[in-house]
Amino acid sequence: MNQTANGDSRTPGEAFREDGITRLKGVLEPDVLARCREAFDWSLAHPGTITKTIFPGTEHEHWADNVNPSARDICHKLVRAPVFADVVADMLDTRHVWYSAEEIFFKQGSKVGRTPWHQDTSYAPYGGTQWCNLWISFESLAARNGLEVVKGSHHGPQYDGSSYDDPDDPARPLHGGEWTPLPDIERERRADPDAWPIIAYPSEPGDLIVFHPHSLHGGAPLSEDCPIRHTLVLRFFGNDAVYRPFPPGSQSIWDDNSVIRDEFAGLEPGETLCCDRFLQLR
Ligand SMILES: O=C(O)CCC(=O)C(=O)O
Repeated sequence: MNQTANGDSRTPGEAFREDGITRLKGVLEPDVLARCREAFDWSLAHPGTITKTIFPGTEHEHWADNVNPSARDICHKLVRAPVFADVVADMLDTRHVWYSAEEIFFKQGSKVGRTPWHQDTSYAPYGGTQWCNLWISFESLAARNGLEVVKGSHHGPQYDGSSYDDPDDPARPLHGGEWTPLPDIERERRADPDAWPIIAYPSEPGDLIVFHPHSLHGGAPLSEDCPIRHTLVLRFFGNDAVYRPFPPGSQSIWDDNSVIRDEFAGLEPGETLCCDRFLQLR
């Protein structure tokens, strides 16, 4: 993995570890990309237990499906393609690699707005540092329509999640309680475009956008010149991943997800996830 973004002298692994995001150009061979699309289409046609229409009835309405039990087999076959473990081992500087789960985002309509800013660690009991998501979109995307990350935020605090139920109040808390309240990054950004150091890359089919699930991130809106985005996200972890429960009294959407509950059931806080509950790739 020796490709770097334009003007960046760091390796992609260094960029990922410092910034929480990097781009790997053209690393998915056409046959692997086709299998990614097959997994996306399968999931879309066979919705899971926590499929979610986000912002229903508004012009921002879009669809996400997370940890879809029906897509488990096809994704398990897909992630055995060696490119995935190669990339993840390099990014995380880990000897061993496990696969956690997938998510799809289906956005159609030039007015469809943002996926709210959040950390995945507000929705999943992911502890430890060696985590990475591979964000695979099937369209050519400008940075202004792509995935945005607050630079270095994966080294920062655990924020509460977005409740994802009000496009006008994207920072409405998911859990409530002891985690740091989620800032309204878009509001602050409108007042001062430099309020947050935000990184996004343009991407082409075959590229991987690699980002850390503890980073503050969100999907940028669609636009007239980009009215469609179909994205498959694959989540992986390395040696130091542990179970980190939600705060007491959590209202997390994960509570309804039997697959994820089974995989984490009975684990003690701090217990390793590097076990046969998850698919080990190397
Ligand atoms: O693609 C998007 O809009 C958001 C992606 C995201 O939040 C994630 O993969 O966790």
